[in-house]
This record gives sequence, structure tokens and C-alpha cells, in this order.
Amino acid sequence: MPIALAREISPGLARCELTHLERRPIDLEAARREHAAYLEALARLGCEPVVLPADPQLPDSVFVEDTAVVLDELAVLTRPGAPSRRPETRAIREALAPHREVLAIEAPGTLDGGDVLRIGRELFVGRSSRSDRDGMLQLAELLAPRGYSVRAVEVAGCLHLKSAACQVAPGTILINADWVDRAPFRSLELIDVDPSEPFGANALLLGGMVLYPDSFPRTRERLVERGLRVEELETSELQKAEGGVTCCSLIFERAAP
Ligand code: CIR
Repeated sequence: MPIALAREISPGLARCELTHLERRPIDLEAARREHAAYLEALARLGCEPVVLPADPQLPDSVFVEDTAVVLDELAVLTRPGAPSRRPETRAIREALAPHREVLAIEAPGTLDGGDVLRIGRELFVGRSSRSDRDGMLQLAELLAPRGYSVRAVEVAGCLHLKSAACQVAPGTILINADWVDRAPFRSLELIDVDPSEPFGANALLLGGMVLYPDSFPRTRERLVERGLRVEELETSELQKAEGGVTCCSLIFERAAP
């Protein structure tokens, strides 16, 4: 059974980093309910949630996806682009250590896990305001011996690559082509978000189901028309912190005993 590593919402969430959104009040209790429903959905889909305690000093620490890239063979701790988020990796290192060899991106490189989209043994890495060339090159160097290739993708107008492109079925990408070029994904099937729902490209594929925010009904319709199974989640409070559905978990298979 895969582990879904997550972290409770920090009481300091209101002080989260924001890049493309205006700050709006966040209802912490409602955010916690959304997070609990998210973890329940992951459990229903066959994961075992492992939930680390909240840290009041780390406002964005619920968004664990950004702190590591976890593959079958090893994990790479990131060095998040936002300095306020760098201490988040400490607890994640401890949580991953029993399951994987843990390597790390070193200064001065920066990398956020939200910029890493894995399709088979190819990793697309967004060049965003959070992830730089050095971080991407370090990742490529660490993973080349394990047979992974890394490919840089320019991202503009959104926070991370996975704000603009996510896998919704094997070989199928949900994309907002205003924020990322289609060309790197040319060999894959692409589904465009509805133009009225630019934030609708972040989706979490798990066990044949697409976990998807309930705030993008037109894009959801496009997924359903393509025969995909979609389970909707309420994410309005976490969206105010610029979070999506991929960002609240790191999902990986347990290491073989
Ligand atoms: C940040 O700006 O870092 C957080 N407020 C949101 C991070 C969301 N991460 C993700 O989608 N992978």
C-alpha cells in the first residue's frame, strides 16, 4: 500500500507565501476540513496517510510536495525557492529516511517539487520563480545514474509547472498552454483547461481516479468527456494559499522489506 506523506496545516497559514494571488482571509477550520477530506480520499484510493504534525513557524508546510522528489529508487530533498520554506525539508528528510536513500539539492540551486512532473522515467522540470537552472542541473546529475532524464520547461504566469500541466491518465496531460508551452509534451495526449478556468490544470491522478477541485466544472466536464474518472474535492481555502491538489502529499510505494 503506497504511503501518502502529508503534514497538518500550520496555524500560521495566513502568513503563507503568495506570488500570483492577492492575500485573502483564510478560514483555518475550513482549510483543515478540506485537508481532512483530501486525506480521506487518498485513503479511499488505497494510500496510507502518514501525517506529520503542524509547525506554527512554517506557514506553508502543509504543501509537502515542494520539499522532495520521491522516486522508486531514491528521494531528493529540494531546496525550495522561497527562503521561508527551506526549513520545511528537515522533518521531511526524517520521514523519508526509513523508506529511501535521501539525496539533496544543495545551495545555491533551488527547486520546488511542484515544478517536477514525472512521466515514466522522464522528469519535466519547470523553470519558474522557485526553481532555477542550477537546481534542475543538480537533479539531472543525481538521477542520471538511475536512468531518469530531466528536461527543462519554461513556466510563466503561474507558480509551478504543475499549476500548468499535470498527468490525468497514463500519457495524458491536462494543460494550461498560456502558462507552459505545449511543445515539450508533444508526444503525449493533451487536454486543455477551459479558457475560463486558468487555475484548473492541477489534478492528482491516483489509482485510475483524478482527484480534482470542485471549482473548475467546465474543465472537469472535459475530463469526463474523455472517459476519465473524476472525484471532486473542495479546496477553496487551500487555493487562497496558492495550493492545489498535488501539493498536499508525497505519494510513494513503501520500500521492499
Ligand atoms: C507557496 O507559495 O509556496 C505556497 N503558498 C503554495 C505552494 C503550493 N505548492 C504546490 O502547488 N506544489
